[in-house]
Amino acid sequence: MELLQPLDDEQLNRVYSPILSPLAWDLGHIANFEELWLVQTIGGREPLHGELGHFYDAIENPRKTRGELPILRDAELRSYLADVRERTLEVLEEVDLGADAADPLLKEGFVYEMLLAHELQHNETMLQLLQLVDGYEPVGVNLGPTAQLQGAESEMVAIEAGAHEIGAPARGFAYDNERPRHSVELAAFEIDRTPVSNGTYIQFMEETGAEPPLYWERDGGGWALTERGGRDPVDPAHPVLHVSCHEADTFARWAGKRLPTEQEWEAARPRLQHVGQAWEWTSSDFIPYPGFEAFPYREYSEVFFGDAYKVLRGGSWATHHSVMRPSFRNWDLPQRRQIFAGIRCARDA
Ligand code: AVJ
Ligand code: FE
Repeated sequence: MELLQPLDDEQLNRVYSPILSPLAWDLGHIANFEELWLVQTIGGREPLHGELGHFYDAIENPRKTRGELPILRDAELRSYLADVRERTLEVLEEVDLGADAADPLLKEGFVYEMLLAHELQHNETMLQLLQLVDGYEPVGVNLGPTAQLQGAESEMVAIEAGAHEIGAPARGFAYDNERPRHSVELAAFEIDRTPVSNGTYIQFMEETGAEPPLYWERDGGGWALTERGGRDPVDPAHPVLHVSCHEADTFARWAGKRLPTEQEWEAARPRLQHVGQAWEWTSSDFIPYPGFEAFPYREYSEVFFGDAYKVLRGGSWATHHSVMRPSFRNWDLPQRRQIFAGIRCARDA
């Protein structure tokens, strides 16, 4: 709510991009998802707005249609959020979240953790959209990466061949696609200790004629960042952001390397620096782990499995730390540049 405070109702409802939702849709969707799981499913209550929930179903309503839906606006939207939260807290008083709870949704608070994670993930989606809002100035929040990478970039970490445990342990919150934990044989490989910097990406652009990342514009002899209607010089020491998976792959080849697989990334995770500044594209398709079981609903992961989406690992400056667990699998269309995604390269040893 702090992030959205500077915006008016028109800005909240405007379609800025056909592949991003209006902010008001994300907000209503966050509340509706909470109502569906924590108030209706767990609490057994009737929905506050009857059939309205259908308009907030992400599968039924593709992003490009979300600007035309008769969704809640302005004061009505804000009171829906508040009313759902009030009911959620009421229901919370009634439930047993212990390790012995019979309902797997309640056991160790699974469904509450899921709802928190969902809301935090949508916060990042809203930050992707806020990049498109001219003149947007956040209140009390620092936006953008802070890492200074220069100098450390040529270092690679060597990982020996062998078996690595991949995925989330059986206990503790994780999404279904992170389980079951399983062993994977990896050949020896090397992986960059740090993500790729803007400075190195500029070198790549100059040598190959590659397009600049999203939101970059020529500025005299250099480059400026134009997100949120701004015009700030590109900091060569910051990690490069807003590149597609295809661009990341082309960069890696230019550097004589390749993108890591998601298994390599996870195995190397304890040795890597600056995880959490930029999502990192991997070469892996979003497919299920052996023995995958959908839980608690097929539409979180299962319907997206296949070769249409590539996995990203790590997290960005816009990602909440609780979403950045080592086993977390983000996925998106390989052509999408709106994600706060950058590059870390690998190569066979
Ligand atoms: C994992 C970012 C691809 O936004 O579509 C949000 C996360 N799933 N609500 C998405 C998600 C359900 C998902 N991504
Ligand atoms: Fe969602």
